[in-house]
Amino acid sequence: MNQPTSRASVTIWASVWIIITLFLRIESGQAQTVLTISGEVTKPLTLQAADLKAMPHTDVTGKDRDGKEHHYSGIPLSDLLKQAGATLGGELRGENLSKFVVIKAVDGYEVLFALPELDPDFATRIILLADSVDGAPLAQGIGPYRVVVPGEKKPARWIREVKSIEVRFAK
Ligand SMILES: Nc1nc2c(c(=O)[nH]1)N[C@H]1C(S)=C(S)[C@@H](COP(=O)(O)O)O[C@H]1N2
Ligand SMILES: [Mo]
Repeated sequence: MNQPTSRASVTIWASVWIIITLFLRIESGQAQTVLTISGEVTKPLTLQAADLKAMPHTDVTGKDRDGKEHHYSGIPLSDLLKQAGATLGGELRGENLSKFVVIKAVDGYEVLFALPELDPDFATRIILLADSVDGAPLAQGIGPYRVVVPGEKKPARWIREVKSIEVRFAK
């Protein structure tokens, strides 16, 4: 009498285990959103790691807090904003000059840039969303994406672990 019952319970537990395993496998295989671009843009973006990897990369040299020069590679913030349809270039005039960009990190840290600071028609430096330093991916806790602001005296706007970029109107 005992035998069929225990066989049935083994079958049930095995089935439960298989379902959970399959579910976890499907979940982990799903593309994860790593960056959003929203606010005053015509095409808000929800980007995955593969999208960012595929975008054209630029190199900049910047002095890290260690005082040494490092080579950063990444996507200019202006390219990301252009792709999202922010008012850059010829459209950056009039009331659009009062727009700003808030960048947020996973730890709640936030930094702000005025939109013209990020527009190549105004700025003399390229501000990057970096994904590698000296040829290696950014370390855990720093990357996968960090803003690099070449020539800035303090690295306080070099925001680590970036998760979102928002364009807003100051008025
Ligand atoms: N996400 C996040 N980024 C951050 C900060 C922070 O607290 N959180 N601190 C900033 C400040 S104030 C400085 S001085 C630099 C320090 O960079 P480091 O940790 O690479 O030396 O990171 C900046 N980026
Ligand atoms: Mo700092």
